[in-house]
Amino acid sequence: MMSERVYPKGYQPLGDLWIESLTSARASNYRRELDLETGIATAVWTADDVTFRREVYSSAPHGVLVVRTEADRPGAISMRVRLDRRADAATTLNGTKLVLRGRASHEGKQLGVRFEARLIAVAENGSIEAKDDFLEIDQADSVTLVLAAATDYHGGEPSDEAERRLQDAAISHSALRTAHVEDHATIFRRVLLDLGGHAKKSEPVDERLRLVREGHQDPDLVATYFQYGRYLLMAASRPGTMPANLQGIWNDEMAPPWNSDYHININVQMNYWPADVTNLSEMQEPLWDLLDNLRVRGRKTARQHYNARGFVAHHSTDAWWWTSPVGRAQYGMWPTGAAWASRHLWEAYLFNQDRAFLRQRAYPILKEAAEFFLDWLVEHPRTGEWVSGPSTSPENDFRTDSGERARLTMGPAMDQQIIWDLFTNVLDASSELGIADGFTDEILAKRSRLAGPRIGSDGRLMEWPEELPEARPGHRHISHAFGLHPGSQFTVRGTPGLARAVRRSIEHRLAHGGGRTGWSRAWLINLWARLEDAEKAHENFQALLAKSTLENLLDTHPPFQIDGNLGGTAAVAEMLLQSHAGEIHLLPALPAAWPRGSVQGLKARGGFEVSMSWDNGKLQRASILSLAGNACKVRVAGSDSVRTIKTVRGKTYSLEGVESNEPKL
Ligand code: FUC
Repeated sequence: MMSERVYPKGYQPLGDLWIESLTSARASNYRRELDLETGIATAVWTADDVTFRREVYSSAPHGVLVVRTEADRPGAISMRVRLDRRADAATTLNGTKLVLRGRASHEGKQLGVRFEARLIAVAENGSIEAKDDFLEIDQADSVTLVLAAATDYHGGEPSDEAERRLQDAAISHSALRTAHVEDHATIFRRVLLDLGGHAKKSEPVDERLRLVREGHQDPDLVATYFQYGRYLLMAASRPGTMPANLQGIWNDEMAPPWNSDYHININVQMNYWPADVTNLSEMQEPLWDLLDNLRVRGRKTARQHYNARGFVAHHSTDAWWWTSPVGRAQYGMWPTGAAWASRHLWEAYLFNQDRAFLRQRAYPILKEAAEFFLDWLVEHPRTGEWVSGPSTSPENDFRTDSGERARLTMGPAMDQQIIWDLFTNVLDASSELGIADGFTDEILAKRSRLAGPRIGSDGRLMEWPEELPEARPGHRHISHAFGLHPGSQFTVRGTPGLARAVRRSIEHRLAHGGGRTGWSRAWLINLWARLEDAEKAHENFQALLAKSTLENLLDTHPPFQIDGNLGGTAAVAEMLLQSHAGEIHLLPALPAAWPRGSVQGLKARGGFEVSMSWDNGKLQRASILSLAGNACKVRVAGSDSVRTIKTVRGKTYSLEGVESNEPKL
């Protein structure tokens, strides 16, 4: 029984800021760049022998967008500035302040939030005049536009909030810029990556991508892609903001693809894959908010729809956090969305070792997510094992005996793996917290008879409990590989047979045209990295750049979708450092194309920060900062031995001459 169709409310652009140059000459030598370290986008051009320079940045400390134009001749800047929106808004003037106000809707229906944007212009010399619904600036030396915007999503009056931000930002431009750069660079520089190949650095990105499409290698572009992903996550998901949606925050359409919503059957989770390992842990806070919000309605769905305890969410949701199974069974009948998202809480604990976070924030959500499955699982009448269902293997289908396409089974592999992962995480969390009660007993008992992974007659990991003929063997979702990545149920050394079976499965997918969407390709790279197949990981990274990357380095599904960027960023980290199998593995999947390089500041589970350099494809030096004083097990690529280093919180341990001697303090 599916719920009545819920139409997600689209995440829309608030409006457009138009800057019309009043210089008659044509611009030449136009060049744009984004400096990832400062978080500033710059355009430079020449007109009438004057060189113009425009910087744009969005300041997290002040909550405003700043556009600063300068020229190398006094009085050369004349422009018109307008704010508008394609629907549902009107612009007025308040002195020389532009005010855009309105209420979002979908073609006049489904009313959404009220919003207001306020813009002020500050000109050095020259004049500013308010006309009709725009500002006209004449013969200024420089112009700074400051834009603040707010909605009533969290309550309150948007105009108050927008005005408060403008007032806060009413400081000199250099102070505003410095605050932004300091905030941005401090976070951004936590991780530095050098993969070599700098000769191409000064070439434009579109040109470099063209060369990659022709088969050239560009390791520095991979490093840029990685850092760009970190930049995107920092920009899209700061504490207190909404989580990053399908387009991050960069949707520019009023009716966006998939409503720019939160798909929780891979996409939102993939957005957060790089958060901990690339040292941006706090950017996940909006994901914790998402889970808190899903809990409220998810409890109701659990109770009303399934007569179950706990909370549940299905394949997708939006900013109003609905949780019911909607639309078609093909995608909607899948109850493990919240369970999957909640694994990030446990991972955040593993990386950051914050026990208060585990107790107060993570455990209650993990517990409630697990409670649902205690009631949801059913005992298989033949095997006596606990299975999930009826449910789907996300968005995939198989053929029935009569050749029809069908989706629902009992015990699809991904559900079983997600539930195993959730139960395991909840048990590990409870033992960390010293909790042992009726609930943990019940989880332990259920997990011990949970139907497990199965390998088919052709050696592949089975996606469904029976060997059902696939309708689309190259399907973009590789759901049954969950246990290898992002999960850690299967590992190369712990469960070699299952790891081999996943390998067969992904080879089969790829042989049938798999990896067509950007996010699917990004997932494949992570999987190859977990299989420690450096060359396959690299080959698929080349394909991500060549086939699923737009000229501005944004990922394309198509159309543009942010998950592939962030999944690709996580994949680079996964190739250099892994820590999911109870040990830190340095350079587990380093491809021949990156013979020399270095990285600083990647985080590892257990509470460590790792920096290292390599040459000729071999580790040269590594240093490990202990954040929590835990014992640290380290494996270096190509070695069969694992060393254990006892650590003291706050101390750094270096590994030198890694082939031989003991690590020294
Ligand atoms: C999932 C995927 C699609 C798309 C959509 C937004 O359902 O199967 O490819 O990414 O989310």
